[in-house]
Amino acid sequence: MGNSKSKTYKRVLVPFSEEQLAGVFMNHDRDGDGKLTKEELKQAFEYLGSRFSSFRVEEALRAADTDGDGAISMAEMGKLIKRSRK
Ligand SMILES: [Ca+2]
Ligand SMILES: [Ca+2]
Repeated sequence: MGNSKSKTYKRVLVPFSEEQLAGVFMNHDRDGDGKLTKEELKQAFEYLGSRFSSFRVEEALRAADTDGDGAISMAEMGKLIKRSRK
């Protein structure tokens, strides 16, 4: 077997589309209230993996929680996703 590793470069800038990211966040909304608490957000980040590891949950929460209720709604999440895709 010849090892053809000519096209092994990967484009892993954004492995998830915004829709997929939104889906991931929704999947981690354990109590189904349409918002992610810090704990739910943390698990969503862990699921997403290394791409978000430099993105601290506390920071993300503070940055995205514009109405200050301590949880990330879908609208706030949309902004967070856009931030993460810069
Ligand atoms: Ca929730
Ligand atoms: Ca909020």
